[in-house]
Amino acid sequence: MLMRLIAIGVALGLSGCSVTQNNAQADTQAAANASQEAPTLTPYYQLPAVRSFVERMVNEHDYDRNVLVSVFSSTYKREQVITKSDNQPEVITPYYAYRERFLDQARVSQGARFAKRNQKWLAQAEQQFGVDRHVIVALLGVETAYGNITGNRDVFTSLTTLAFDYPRRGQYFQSELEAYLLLARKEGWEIGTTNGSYSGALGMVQFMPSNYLKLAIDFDKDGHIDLWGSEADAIGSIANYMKHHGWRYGERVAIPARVADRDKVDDLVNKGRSPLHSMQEWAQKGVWVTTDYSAQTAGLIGLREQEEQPTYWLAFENFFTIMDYNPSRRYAMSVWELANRIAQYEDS
Ligand SMILES: [Ca+2]
Repeated sequence: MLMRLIAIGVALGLSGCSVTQNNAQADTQAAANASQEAPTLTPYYQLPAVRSFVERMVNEHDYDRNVLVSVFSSTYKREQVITKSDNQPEVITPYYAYRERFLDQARVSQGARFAKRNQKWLAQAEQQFGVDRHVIVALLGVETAYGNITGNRDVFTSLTTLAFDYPRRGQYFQSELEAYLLLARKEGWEIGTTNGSYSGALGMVQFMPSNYLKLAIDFDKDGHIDLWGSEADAIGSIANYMKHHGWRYGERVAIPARVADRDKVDDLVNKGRSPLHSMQEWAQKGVWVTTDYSAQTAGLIGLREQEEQPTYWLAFENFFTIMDYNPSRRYAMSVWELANRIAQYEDS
């Protein structure tokens, strides 16, 4: 750690030399900018909030204090994690742009290949958990391109930064950090060597640590829950997650809908996280599905497939269960579309 501090000190010294203005005010401003941009020199263990967190881990979970003091003493704020958390693509990208990332031909054919080589596990997951195989595959496809992009940031630093330097969701990330540390102890990971997304999501399925702890399973029964190396464990864990959130086997997710008067349904579009009305009630409001489907309750989804105006769907319970994986309608629709395309590709 001393070496690391010296290295940072040298780097700061060099950048200090490049400030050549004579104007004192400019110098002060430059120094202020430099200190904003430089990595913070305060290791997390010096923050009182981190010290109380450590105490809590020791008292509540009998966690090894020396381990925690050591890792928090050599961990520093990762600024990029906060910038990225404020600009998530789900929040700012319209559907027509969003879906292009997940519905290209390569992702469809890779999905079919993934399904073929995991036929046995997918069949077992369908039987044991009642979750449709193409949805399992599509979730893996959208999350990580079937395990190809699982994130290359050490999760401990990301979670620590979000837990103590991102007040908007600090409480949430402190509990995820707690779950990560418990997982690390349980699975024998060296803290700081587990890579994931900038927000701390792990493995092929991108579970947050609390879900990894609660819902991930050892589906291939080799004694470890390995969501990076075992496609079987990833399949079983997703199926278990979807079952836990109420997936209904064989039921539709969403059906394209026709809307008679857009203004009339304006305040009902993309409302809530569960079905709003029965099909009959929707018909009375001038909303019909374009294919015959037996009565259920549904929610009305409107997403822009083109720039000008939204396309509508009536969405059923299963759509909202996909939203329990990621609370974005664009996400849920992409997963559903990818699942359908993979199924069509297999039939062709
Ligand atoms: Ca396993």
